[in-house]
Amino acid sequence: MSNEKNIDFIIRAFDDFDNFIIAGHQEPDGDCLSSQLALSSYLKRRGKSTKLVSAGPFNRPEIKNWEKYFTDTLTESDCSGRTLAIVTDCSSPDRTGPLAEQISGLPLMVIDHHSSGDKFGDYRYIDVNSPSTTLLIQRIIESSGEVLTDEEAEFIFLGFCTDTGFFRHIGSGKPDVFQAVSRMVSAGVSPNATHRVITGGRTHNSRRLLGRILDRSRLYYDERLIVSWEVLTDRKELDTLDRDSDSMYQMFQSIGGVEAVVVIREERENFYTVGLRSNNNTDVGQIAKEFGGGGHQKAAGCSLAGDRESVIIKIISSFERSFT
Ligand SMILES: [Mn+2]
Repeated sequence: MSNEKNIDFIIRAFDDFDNFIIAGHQEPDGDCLSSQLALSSYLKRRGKSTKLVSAGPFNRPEIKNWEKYFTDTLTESDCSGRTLAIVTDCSSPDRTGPLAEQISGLPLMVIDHHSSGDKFGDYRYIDVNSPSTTLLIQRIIESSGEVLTDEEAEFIFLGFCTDTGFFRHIGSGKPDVFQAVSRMVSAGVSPNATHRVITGGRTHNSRRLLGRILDRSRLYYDERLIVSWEVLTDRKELDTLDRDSDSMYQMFQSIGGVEAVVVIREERENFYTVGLRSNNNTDVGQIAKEFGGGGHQKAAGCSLAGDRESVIIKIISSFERSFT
C-alpha cells in the first residue's frame, strides 16, 4: 500500500486505467458529491471515461439538481476492462451503502479527509488536516500541472464551504487553505453566489422542524452538553426531509457554555442516526467510532438501534470522561 500522502503515486495510478467508477458515501453532502464531480471532470480532460455513482438520497437543496449526473447501480460492463473504482469522502467501505458490494471486485482508490475509519483500498490519498475532500481533488489536479476549470472550481468551492460551514470551522495557521481558495476565485468562483446556493432555498416547514428540535433540547453535565432529537412524525406532519443540519448545529453551538451537541434522528422505529458536534477538545469522532460510526474531531455521526431514551442515555454516558 502507498504512503497515504504520496500524491504523485495517485496521479501516476490514473495512467494505468481507462475507466473510472467514482463513488461516495450514502446520504451524500456537498463535499462528497463535488469531489466526485470535479474529479470526473478532470479525468475526462485526461481522456478517461467516468461513471458517477451515489446511493443518494439527494435531499439537501444545494445538491438536489445534481441527481441527474449520478446513477445508483452499476452494470457488469461498467466494471469490465481497465477499471478503477474511486471512493471519495468516505471513511469505511460500508459508507458507500449498496455500492460497496458492486465495486468489491475492482482495484480501489480512496481519497478522504476523515480522522477515523478502516484502512481500505489499494491506493489511498488521505489528509486529515484538509478541511474538505474537494481541496484534495484540487491538489491532485494542480499537482498534475493543470489549472482548475471554472466548473471544477465551483464544485470544489461548494464542497469546501459545505464542510467548513463557510469558513467558520477553520482555525488559525492555515494560509495554504486561503491560497487554494484564491485560485478558485481566480477561476471564477463567486463566494456570494455559493453562499446563496448553500443557505437559500429552504422551505418554511424546514424552519418549523428546526423549531421543534430546538424546543426539545435538554442540557447535561452542568449545561456543557446539549441533546435533542427528531422523530418520524415531525417529518410526516411537516412534510419535509430537510432539517438544515448546519443551521441547527450553529444555533446549538452558539449557546454560551455549551461544549458539545448531540442530535438524534429517528430513521425508522427503534433505529436512530446520531449527529455529534464539539466546540472544544472533545473528540466526537472517537465517540462516534465507539458506536461503529466515524467522522472528524469536531463533527461526527453514528447510528444506534433501541428506543429513544436508551439511545440518549448511551450517548450521554459516552461523554462522561470528557465532562467529569
Ligand atoms: Mn467531507
